[in-house]
Amino acid sequence: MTIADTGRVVLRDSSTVDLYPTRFPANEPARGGWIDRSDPTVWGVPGHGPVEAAELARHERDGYTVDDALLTAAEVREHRAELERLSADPALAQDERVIREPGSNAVRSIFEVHRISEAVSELARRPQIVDRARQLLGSEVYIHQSRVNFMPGFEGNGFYWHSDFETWHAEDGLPRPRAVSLSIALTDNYPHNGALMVIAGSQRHFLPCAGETPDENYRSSLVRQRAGVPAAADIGELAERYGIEQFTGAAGSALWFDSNIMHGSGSNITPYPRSNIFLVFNSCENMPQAPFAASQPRPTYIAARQPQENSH
Ligand code: 6CS
Ligand code: FE
Repeated sequence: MTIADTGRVVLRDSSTVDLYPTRFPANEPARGGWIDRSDPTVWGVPGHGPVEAAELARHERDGYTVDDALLTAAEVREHRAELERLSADPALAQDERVIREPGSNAVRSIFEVHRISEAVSELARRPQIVDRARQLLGSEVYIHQSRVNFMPGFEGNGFYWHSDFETWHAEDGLPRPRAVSLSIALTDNYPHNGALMVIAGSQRHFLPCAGETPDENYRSSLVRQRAGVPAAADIGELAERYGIEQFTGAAGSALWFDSNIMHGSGSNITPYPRSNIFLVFNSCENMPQAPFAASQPRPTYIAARQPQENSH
C-alpha cells in the first residue's frame, strides 16, 4: 500500500521507499512518466574481476556485453543433451517448474534449473561466471532465478518487450536494478529463429507500466506477460532514441544483460530451436523485500527469497 505519492518516489511505508513505482491502476496514467535510473548499471570497478575497463564501460553504456565463447563445443553438446533429458524426464512432466507452450504443450521453460540439473548447477558456481557477476554488481551475488528456454522450432512463442527488473521489483520485491542476467546460447541464434532483441541504453530509464498485478499473475505471465508490459509509445520512443540490436550469437556464446534493459524476442516458426540457459544473479545488497506492486511474492522456484546452496 502506498501512503504518499511524491510523483517520482513513493513512500510505501515508514521504513521503505519505492524508487521505481509501477503498475498503477489502468485508468491512471503512469504518473510522471519515465524515471531516470538513480543507480549505476555497473557497480564494480576494473581490477576487481575478469572484465577489463573498456568492456565495463561498454556494459555501463549499453547495458549488455557479449562473451563469444563461454562454452566449448563439447560443453554445448553436454548441455543440449541435458536439456533433452530434462524435457523428456517423466519425473518432471507434472512439475510446476516446467512451463509449456500454449496449444502445443511443448516445453517452453524449466525454472530453477540450476537446482534440478548438476550440469547447470556447475555453471552457476563456475568462478569465471560468478566473478564476472560479482564485478558487474560490485558485491557478493546469488542466483535470483534460473531457467532454460527451449524456444522450440515451428512453435516457439516469443517474449514481448519488457524490463525484467520491472517484474522483479513489482512482483519479487527487488528494491534496485542491481541484478544481471546471463543468457547462454545452446543453439545458434539467428535473426529468424527468435534471437533476443535489446535496446542498448534503455536500462537507464525505468518505464512505469499501467495496470495492477492480478493475484497469482505468474500462472499466466510466464507464458504471456500482461501486467508490466510497457506502452507501445514508450517502446517506440526508446527504439527511436537508441535503436534495436539483436543478439545473434553462435551456440556457446553468451549475453550478459542488465536487469532493466528493454528486451524481447519474436516467435520462432523456423525448424531451428533457439534454446538458452538463463542465470540471473542478484546482489546480496539487493535482497527481496515485500513485492512493490503485487499482493504476494512469487514462488521461490521463480524468485529465490534468500541465497541458497545449489542443491545437487
Ligand atoms: O517473469 C520473469 O521473471 C521472467 N520473465 C521474462 C519474460 N523475462 C525474465 C524472467 O525470466
Ligand atoms: Fe526477460
